[in-house]
Parts: sequence; C-alpha cells; structure tokens
Amino acid sequence: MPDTEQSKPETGHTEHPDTPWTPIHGQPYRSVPYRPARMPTSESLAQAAELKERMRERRTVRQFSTDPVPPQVVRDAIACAATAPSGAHQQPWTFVLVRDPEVRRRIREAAEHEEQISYDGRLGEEWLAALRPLGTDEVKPHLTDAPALIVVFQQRYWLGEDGTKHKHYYVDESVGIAVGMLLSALHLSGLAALVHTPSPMRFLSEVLGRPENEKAFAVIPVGYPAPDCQVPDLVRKSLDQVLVEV
Ligand code: IYR
Repeated sequence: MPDTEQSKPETGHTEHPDTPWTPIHGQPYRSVPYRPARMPTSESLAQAAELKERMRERRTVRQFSTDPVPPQVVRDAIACAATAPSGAHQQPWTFVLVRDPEVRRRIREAAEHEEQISYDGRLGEEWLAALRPLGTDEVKPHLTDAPALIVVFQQRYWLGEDGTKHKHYYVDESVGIAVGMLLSALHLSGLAALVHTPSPMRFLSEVLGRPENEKAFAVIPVGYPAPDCQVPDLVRKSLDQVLVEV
C-alpha cells in the first residue's frame, strides 16, 4: 500500500509557515530534508517557454491609471520578493506599501524637488543623453496616479537587543534580487510597475519614519497602465548578445 506521507514532496520547511523569524546569527548548522518533486523535462520546457513569453510582455510603465489594485495581490507579490536568497540569510529588506494618497502626495513633492535639481544639471550631459530615449523628466505623476507605491528599504545593519550594530552581508545584491523577484511577481499577477530611484532618497526615510539602519533603495509605483499609456520604443538585447556558453 503506498505511504502517502512518504510520497509527499518535502520542501525544506519543518515549521509552520507563519512561525515568526528570529535572528539565527551564531547558531549551529541545522538541516531539514529538501526533496521537491522533480519536474518532467517536457513540462520544464513548456514552463520555461511560457514564462519567457510572459516576461517579454513586461514593460516599465510611467503612465498609470488611478484605478485601485487589489491590495492582497501586492502583498502576495511582496511575500514572493521576501523569499529571495540573501547574504547569510539575513533578509535585509523592508517593503513599505503606501496607499495613503496624502503620503503619496508628499513623496511626489519631495521626489520632484530632487529630480528638478537632477534634470537641471546635477545628472550631467552624458547621463541626460543616456536618458533621452526613455523620455523621462522631473515630473513624476506616476507617484500620485499609481494607487500603490512600494518603497523598498535596505537594512544596512541590524541592531542587537543591547543596541549593538551587526553587519549585514551583500545587502545591495540581496535587495536587488528581491526587487527583481518583486517585479516578476507583480507582472505575472497582472500589475504594472516602475523602478523609480529619486536621488538623493533620504527624504523617504523621513516621510515614512524609518529607523536609522534602513536606507531607501527604490520607489516602485504599482497599478494598471493608463488607457492612453505609451512606453518608449526600445529593443532588448537578443539572447546571443547576452548569453555566453562555455
Ligand atoms: N532618477 C531619475 C533619472 C533616471 C535615471 C535612470 I539610470 C533611469 O533609468 C531613469 C531615470 C528619474 O527617475 O527620472
């Protein structure tokens, strides 16, 4: 008689998925079995090909509809992002989901103030030339039109209970990977997004009241494209321009 418990794939989690995380720094190595069901090659090929097509359809959007998005879809996408691998599994990220129109208005005002200075010369001629094909400027209506902003913070270090600072490792890489996963999850869930990086970004910590160990990484407006949305006419590199096989 088949033992159904035995044949269930083990996905490396012995604990309840909602068990709260606590720091593991300095603890000894412990392991759990990881035996996911192996996907047949034919299904792998079909999944990969379909995913490639779906990801090709993703575009960075700067003109958003003001229609609301289902908040749970955004929360689930953030949950996907938070499964990202990270240096020493320190998960050095905080995602602030901003839906409050007044807070979005304050973020837009402060971002446009910085962008005005940037586009008026702080970026320099070479950078402005690189941006020209994208059609960007200092006016950022997406920050108030998009019904949700995800402000991503990097935790540069963590604070022990006695207030001592502890190093986080590979923070840029970890948060970059998590944001990539976030963009994929949002797109595959039917939502459009933009990675906006106003510079400098310190105002985001002030507006959102974030602690001193957190540094803003990006503002990601999320929503549906406006009915008259336009995107720049861009060409992606072909696979043979980006892939080297040895
Ligand atoms: N942060 C500015 C400028 C900008 C910079 C890069 I690099 C881009 O790819 C796009 C824009 C802005 O958001 O307009």
